[in-house]
Amino acid sequence: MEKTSTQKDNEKKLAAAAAVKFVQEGSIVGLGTGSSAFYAIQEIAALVKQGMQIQGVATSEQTAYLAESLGIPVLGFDEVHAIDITIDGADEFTTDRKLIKGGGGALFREKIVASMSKQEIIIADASKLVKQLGAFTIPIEVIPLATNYVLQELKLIGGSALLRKKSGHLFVTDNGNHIIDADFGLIDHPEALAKALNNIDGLLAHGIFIDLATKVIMADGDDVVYF
Ligand code: ABF
Repeated sequence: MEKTSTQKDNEKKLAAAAAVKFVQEGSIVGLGTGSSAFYAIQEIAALVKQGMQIQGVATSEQTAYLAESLGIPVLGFDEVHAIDITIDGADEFTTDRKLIKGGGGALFREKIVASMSKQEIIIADASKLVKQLGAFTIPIEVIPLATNYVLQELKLIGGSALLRKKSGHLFVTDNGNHIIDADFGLIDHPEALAKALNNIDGLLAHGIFIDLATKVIMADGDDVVYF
């Protein structure tokens, strides 16, 4: 039976609380984007209020605003060279920690932050666990002038792709770019697809994350499971 949104929210909260236990005094913490990351940011803010020295790096403008409003000091990308630990969400994950991310459109900064992080902890409710990636379409950030070219190239490698819109207008990312949502069906070889996408000029980033998550923490009901 499909879980209610309240049950899913409880799982997100539980996973977030488990992840925040890994945050240590003096850490630079990557702050994710999305509804699961929201709960982690609340928990981190509580640690800051208790006097713990933590500095954040935000994966989106929305997260930067939230973190600052809760009293977490936020560093710019030009102020950091490495991030100790990041807590972020995902749209899908497999037990070997391959992910699709970027449903919220923040995938480029999420990927940069993940790449800079010594530990990348993904938190999720149980609905995000899949046997094979691909039921969720792959978000792709594209430099605007390359949009038509990238759409054509995606078609050539077997994807059906749509330019994302929001309230009737083209979706614009925090970096001033657009998002294409590409459907490749269930993905047999995520590494190969990631490589093919990386080879398309004008494609800034895609939402397949491989070898970036060091841990996935999923809550299923009252149980917390670590992958
Ligand atoms: C972010 O949060 C995105 O990559 C992803 O789209 C989303 C995950 O969903 P949720 O809001 O359920 O946490 O990490």
